[in-house]
Amino acid sequence: MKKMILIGRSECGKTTLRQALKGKKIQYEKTQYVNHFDVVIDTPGEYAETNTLARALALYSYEADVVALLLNATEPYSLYPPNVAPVVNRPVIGIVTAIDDPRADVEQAVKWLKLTQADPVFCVSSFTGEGIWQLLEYLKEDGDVLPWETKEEAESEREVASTKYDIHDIKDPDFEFI
Ligand SMILES: Nc1nc2c(ncn2[C@@H]2O[C@H](COP(=O)(O)OP(=O)(O)OP(=O)(O)O)[C@@H](O)[C@H]2O)c(=O)[nH]1
Ligand SMILES: [Mg+2]
Repeated sequence: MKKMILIGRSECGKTTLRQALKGKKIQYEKTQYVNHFDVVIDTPGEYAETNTLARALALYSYEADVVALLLNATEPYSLYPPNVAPVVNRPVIGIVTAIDDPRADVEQAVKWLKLTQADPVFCVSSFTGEGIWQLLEYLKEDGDVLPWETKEEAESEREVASTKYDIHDIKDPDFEFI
């Protein structure tokens, strides 16, 4: 598999996508530092959001074959400046996440990612599995065995064990945001 570094603002769905690419269970975990897995480098969103930390992303991208810019389909704006992809000396792809969300505006997110010159742009849902197969096919190299054998398996509904918002039961009257 091509090694892919996931870049995008906090909560755009990087870690969830990493889980959906590999398994059936989705479980919320906040990315605290750059996690270097076999074929995915998962980064904390704060690195993309903070000027000084963003420089570290440039260094980590040297460890990857492909740089993936993620944009959540519910975003009201894009973090990325137009034409940013050609400054990277790796292929840059775009990934629109959370296309299952009722608030999603997929067309707008695709436009914003295309403006960066990322190519191709994939549209995925880590919850329903939609689009995951196409991304795997893109990352696949000769001789690779994919974690999912068929498109149907790759694009089957995931078991969402927890999300950021149900880690604490906010209906609990004693729950306080701190
Ligand atoms: N509906 C829907 N929600 C998603 C999807 N992907 C992620 N989410 C939700 O979005 C929230 C943030 O997802 P993460 O994967 O943790 O986001 P992240 O980009 O890794 O965030 P940081 O680690 O803070 O940089 C979680 O509550 C996820 O359950 C998706 O495909 N569909
Ligand atoms: Mg994360």
